Amino acid sequence: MRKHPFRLWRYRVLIPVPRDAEIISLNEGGTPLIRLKRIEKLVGVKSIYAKFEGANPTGSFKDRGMTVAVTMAKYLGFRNVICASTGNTASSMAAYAARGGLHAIIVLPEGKVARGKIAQSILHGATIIYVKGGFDSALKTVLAAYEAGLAYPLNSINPWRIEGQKTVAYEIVDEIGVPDWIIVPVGNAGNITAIWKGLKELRKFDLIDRLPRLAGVQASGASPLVEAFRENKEELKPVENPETIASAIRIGNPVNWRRALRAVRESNGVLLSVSDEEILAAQRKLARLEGIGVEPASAVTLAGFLRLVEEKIIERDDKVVFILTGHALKDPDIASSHNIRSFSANNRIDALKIIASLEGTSTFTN
Ligand code: AN7
Repeated sequence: MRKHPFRLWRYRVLIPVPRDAEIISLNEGGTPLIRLKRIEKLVGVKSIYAKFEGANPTGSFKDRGMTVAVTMAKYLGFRNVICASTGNTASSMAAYAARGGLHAIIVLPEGKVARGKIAQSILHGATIIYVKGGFDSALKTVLAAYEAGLAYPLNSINPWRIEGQKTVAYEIVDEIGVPDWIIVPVGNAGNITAIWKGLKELRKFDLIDRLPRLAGVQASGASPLVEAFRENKEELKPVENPETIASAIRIGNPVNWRRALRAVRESNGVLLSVSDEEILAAQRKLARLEGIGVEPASAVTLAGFLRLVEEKIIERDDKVVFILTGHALKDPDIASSHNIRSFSANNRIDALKIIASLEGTSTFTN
């Protein structure tokens, strides 16, 4: 297969789509793996990398799963695709459906989706249905629509999504070998499930000789998986009204909870939660110490990492990778809410006086 040799589809041999399928792609994947030198120095851990999934075509990791799922939707002859979403799945599906000539129907929790994500869904011409309640209620609508034969669902219950998302693990291993830790934000837990699947496949094919430990991070107002993990339970108690500033992971009843729990336990990993304050502080650190702009849901990785270092679960010599799932511009309201020095000048002289009075750097990191 030479038609899509680059980026995600260079792993086509490990993605089980039929040979004659027309690949619907925006050249997703192949995202930058960025060494976080200033954070390494700050924290005293030897090697820390960020896999910047915000560099995907629609600004989130969802494009990896979507290229495969929309390819299959088209191959199977569906005309309508549907998803419930906290925003990123929706914007990604809208773009890939447009590219494949399919109709995107998006079910969103009203008033709970970040502005950039809604803008993208509108721009790509999706049909949007706003519903009351949170993401979990939107997903029930999608499942009912599927059962009624109205549309093909592209949430992460769809196995093709996982097949695409697992490729992030291949890319990391290709570039730096097997890290000691991979830190992943957790909402519906599709991504952490996919990453583990990718890693286990590499192990099965003897392409790697060990596996990393996974750390899954939830927001403390939406952390049912963390509870199940701590109490060593085999059941999930959904959070009724999940609340966090990280709207992408404001999910109370994660679809893939069972597989995610198994993945974390198998990897000898951990699940932990962090507060909104920690999330915002981490978002600022990534932006102002490293120049990497992520949305709050992605910043949970750094926040969780700092906790794990403090608790000495992650050690100084460890090689750690953060999965930075979405771009800062996805949520412009949160991005613009951070502290900064700003002035209003009445005229140019006034502006120059202000500039002359500035000292040092305007970088706030806390
Ligand atoms: C930036 O778009 O669930 O644990 O509907 O947008 O695989 O759900 C988004 C989730 C992390 C969590 N980071 O991933 C949706 C949606 C960002 C996200 C997650 C999401 P999963």
